[in-house]
Amino acid sequence: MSLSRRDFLKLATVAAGGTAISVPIFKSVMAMGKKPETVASNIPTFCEICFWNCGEIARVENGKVVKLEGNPTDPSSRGKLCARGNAGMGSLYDPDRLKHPMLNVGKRGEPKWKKVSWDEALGFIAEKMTKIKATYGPEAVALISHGTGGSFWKYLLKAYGSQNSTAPSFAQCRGPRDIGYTLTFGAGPGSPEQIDLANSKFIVLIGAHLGENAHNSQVQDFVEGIARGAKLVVVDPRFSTAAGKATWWLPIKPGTDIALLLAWINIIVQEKLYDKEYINKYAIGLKELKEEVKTYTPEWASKETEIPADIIVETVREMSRYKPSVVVHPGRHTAWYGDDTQRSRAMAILTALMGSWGREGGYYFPTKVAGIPEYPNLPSPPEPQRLKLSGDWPYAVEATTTSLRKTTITGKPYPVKGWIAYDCHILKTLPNQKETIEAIKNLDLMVVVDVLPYAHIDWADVILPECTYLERYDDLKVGKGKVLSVTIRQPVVQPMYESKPSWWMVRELGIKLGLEAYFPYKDIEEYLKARLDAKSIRFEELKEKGTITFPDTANPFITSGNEPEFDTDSGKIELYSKALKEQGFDPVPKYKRPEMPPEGYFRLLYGRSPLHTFSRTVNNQWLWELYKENELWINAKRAKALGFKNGEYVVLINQDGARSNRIKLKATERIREDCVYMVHGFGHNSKETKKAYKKGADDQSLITRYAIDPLMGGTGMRVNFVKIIKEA
Ligand code: MGD
Ligand code: SF4
Repeated sequence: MSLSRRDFLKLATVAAGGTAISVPIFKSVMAMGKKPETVASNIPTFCEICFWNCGEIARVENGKVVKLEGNPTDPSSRGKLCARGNAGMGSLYDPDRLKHPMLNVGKRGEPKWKKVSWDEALGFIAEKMTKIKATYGPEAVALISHGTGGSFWKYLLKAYGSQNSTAPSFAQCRGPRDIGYTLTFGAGPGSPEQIDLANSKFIVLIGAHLGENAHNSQVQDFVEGIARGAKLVVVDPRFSTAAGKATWWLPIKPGTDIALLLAWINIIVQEKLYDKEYINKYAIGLKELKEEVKTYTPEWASKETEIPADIIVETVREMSRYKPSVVVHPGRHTAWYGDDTQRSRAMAILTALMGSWGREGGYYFPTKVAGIPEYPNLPSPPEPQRLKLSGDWPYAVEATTTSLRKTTITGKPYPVKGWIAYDCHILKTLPNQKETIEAIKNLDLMVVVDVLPYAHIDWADVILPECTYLERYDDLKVGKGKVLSVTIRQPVVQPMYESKPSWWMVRELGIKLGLEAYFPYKDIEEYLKARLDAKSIRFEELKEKGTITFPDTANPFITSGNEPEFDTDSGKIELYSKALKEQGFDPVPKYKRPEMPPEGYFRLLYGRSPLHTFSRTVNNQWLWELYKENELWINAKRAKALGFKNGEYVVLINQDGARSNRIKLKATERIREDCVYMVHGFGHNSKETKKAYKKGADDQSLITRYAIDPLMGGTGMRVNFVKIIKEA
């Protein structure tokens, strides 16, 4: 398939930027004039190019997917897909895909691959898992997963006896903010975030680069909110795309956000700008908060953040004029500096003072009704014998990737001998790649379940090729936004090569492990049907519509009949947290100045492109055509002073001597002088992924240092410094 940039953009504009398209659902045979007969169908499913999981409709002609469009009835897409979603076929038809199960008959890291049957591959894994269980116990096998199919693997591990299921989406992503908000409101901000951007009158983005970080329905809401006249503050060392729409761009010194937040909070409590009725009724700790923040004046914050004091005052006074219709966006990837739970708590406290939690134009409550029941009568998994690997962090509610890695290296508190990496590029995901490799070397079993031969597969003993999301069923997507919705993923074409879906792999492996009692259904259709039956939803109807919503479940805002509940110790919003104090942490966030880059170095920042998701799309030919390699943003004045030209290739060396691939320099006024920036996910070193090979630089190869969040074990990754040298 070849597609010009113009063709692609034509396609993308229709669905991504244009109006919602209503697509009639039909299955028909169309005879088109004199042309040969075209067998065509429109089949709904949902996207997996990112975890927003937009409902979409695949146009299939003569057994080939020719177009993807948003499903108008799905709340995540509302009839539109982003550019990446439009390009989903690039993943399906990627010529570099993993095609067969393979065993490594060489060494880890220097593999020799042997093509094997599914029976042989799964038999090999079952034998190893049985041995590990007998020698070290079931907790010695762990999962690192991301993506919808991960739920099947998590279920298998539970049935096997291990609760060590980890995901980078906690310690490397949204974990800090979920804990920070839960400590304040008794609940996290949700995923999708429960923010009413479309009706907001004042929006604050703190390092959230919406638009570049393209989450479909949220971007649609953001655009609507701005079009309706919402004021926007963007706090970012870089003039992001969103900053282009901002009323105020605050180019903050990286790492000092807590100083700005505390100064804002101080002004609000001193000048009594908060929502008095709301705070009196729903919150505790205002007096203590006032005492704790009184030294954080705008003048003090100005010195830390390099934002003028009068702008700090002006922005917060304006913000309070629009309360409660204020959205302080909680962010998504929040693992920055190691103090991230406390930064998120400061953002939650600001939200509370504006009275925005549970208010129109602020945060909405997700539907409270029960979702879709689990498959009936599944046996209970065995009782866990040993603690899950959450490290020494009291708020690590999940086993974390980094404690798993550390435990695998040290063998403490118990040995870990098997990893299953599902839909997760473990080398690009976790900071400090050397530690990841050291851990893998200690394993008796390393399984990778993937669709592409990126470099991490070299460390596997077995590779299981999954079919892409357009070729498979997965579990149901149950959306708990303003209303309850359920969306189905179903194959729109048959799996190519010998690839298989996760539900099948897990069931077959489970049977080989003697766990057949946990799989009482014959196939996924029977499983899905039973779940839907329990909610009186017809399987065939869902297959045809793609999404079913339950509008009567909406009750998103506080009204006299809809009082909020706060699942905190006090049952109220906690501006001051006794629980944190008892654990030895600051009950109100405090500011600690971060380490600054030494002379000649820049702080390394990274982020997203609207045309790629992490590393997974870099080999997608359509997206590759639009954005082939990442660039290094550097302030134009600094570039000139250092003798670098816009567009030239350079190499980065970090404080520990780690060296990057070559990367193209983008000299611009749109970034501060003390930092550089690149899009995450590039710099692939596997020749097998031909398009992605050596395109751009890998930020993770330069992230040798990380700062652990003492509350929940998140890995702050913006603590590395780089110098720039000419390409040799
Ligand atoms: P990717 O790097 O895209 O994301 O980390 P990951 O989830 O690991 O790797 C995805 C892998 O899944 C690829 O190998 C791809 O080929 C494979 N894959 C794609 N589709 C499928 C499929 O359908 N089935 C299977 N089995 N495999 C598939 C993301 C993680 O990274 C997250 S959530 C965040 S927020 C962090 N972001 C981040 C960052 O911004 N900068 C740095 N330096 N590190 C980060 N780490 C975290
Ligand atoms: Fe797919 Fe884009 Fe939706 Fe993500 S936001 S699920 S890539 S259409």
